[in-house]
Amino acid sequence: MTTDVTDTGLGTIRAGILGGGFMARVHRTAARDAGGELRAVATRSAAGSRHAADALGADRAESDAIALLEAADIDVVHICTPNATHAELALRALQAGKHVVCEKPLATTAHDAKTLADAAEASGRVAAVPFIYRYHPMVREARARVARGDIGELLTLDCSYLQDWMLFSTDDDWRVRSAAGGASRAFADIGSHLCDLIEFVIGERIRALSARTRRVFPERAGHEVDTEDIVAVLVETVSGALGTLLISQMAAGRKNALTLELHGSRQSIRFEQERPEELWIGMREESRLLLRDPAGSDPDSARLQRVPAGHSMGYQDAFNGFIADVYAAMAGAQPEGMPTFADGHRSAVLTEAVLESAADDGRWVEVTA
Ligand code: SOE
Repeated sequence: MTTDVTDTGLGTIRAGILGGGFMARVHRTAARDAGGELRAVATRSAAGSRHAADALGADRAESDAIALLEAADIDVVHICTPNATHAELALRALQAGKHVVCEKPLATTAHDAKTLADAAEASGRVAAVPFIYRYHPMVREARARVARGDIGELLTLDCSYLQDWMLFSTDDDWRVRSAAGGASRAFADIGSHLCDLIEFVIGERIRALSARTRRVFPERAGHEVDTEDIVAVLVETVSGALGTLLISQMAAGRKNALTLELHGSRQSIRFEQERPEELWIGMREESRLLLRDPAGSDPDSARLQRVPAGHSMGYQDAFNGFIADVYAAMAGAQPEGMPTFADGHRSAVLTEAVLESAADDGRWVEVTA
């Protein structure tokens, strides 16, 4: 079991955070857990930066985002601002020679995401996107089982990501407006996690898809909404497996219900984000529930166990595992399965394919990149 803070070999990593919301707090906690120091925070205004720096416990409030990402005493910039600002900030951070952790979606167009992935590659810096559900040990266990053929040939996928925080017309968020969040909301926000996890676990790509989207309320809290609440997608993988994905931010009672169920020619396997200590193994004769155990079959699953078996791991633990890998990569390690800007680009390509299909009455769209 690995519970120690990662030794990066770089000395203390000095982090700066752009943004002051929920995700900024999650990044701050993970940065500290990985042995980093939070040097500076910047938000949209000087007063906001001051407030966020106090709330997050940063050494200083920076006057603006550019000043932070050019500051000499910052090694890594964590970008936790609204989606539409990611591309420019991430590019400037790379140009300033920083390592970058950019919230998803990496960019609001596949074109911009490709520019960023290329820039990251050329820079030699670590550039990562928090597809953090990869950091649940039971996800690694599922991936190892699929890779060594336990489930047999993949036949079907039954996957969903359901939340309810946008159920009522009074529920509002900056993401509902495309100017801040990008043209897609539900898919870019959570469908992106689902597709990343699917491709990570099955080890192959979605080849084609057909999608429908639904916007339930044309207005929320008195202003216009131009993004989708719900997405239903049919997918076909490269090997020919067929699947359905349901993504909704209006599923009453479902808080953060990401479910991945795969059916193979021998076995099925199911992971639920809200029950991350378990993996369901479906078999004709005797299905069973596998509990997290350091003696699991995947070496990475053991590495990522941050609390002993029986002491449930949560969202923040998975996030901490991700940031520990990012900081280790900054010191030259090559952690298995760390999601990079290339994965952020892949996600943007899938998002555009979903929107393209939905705009054309669910036409099947080949997902090329
Ligand atoms: C809200 O939908 C949200 O916080 C997402 O933005 C995160 O990426 C997801 O992990 C949890 O839900």
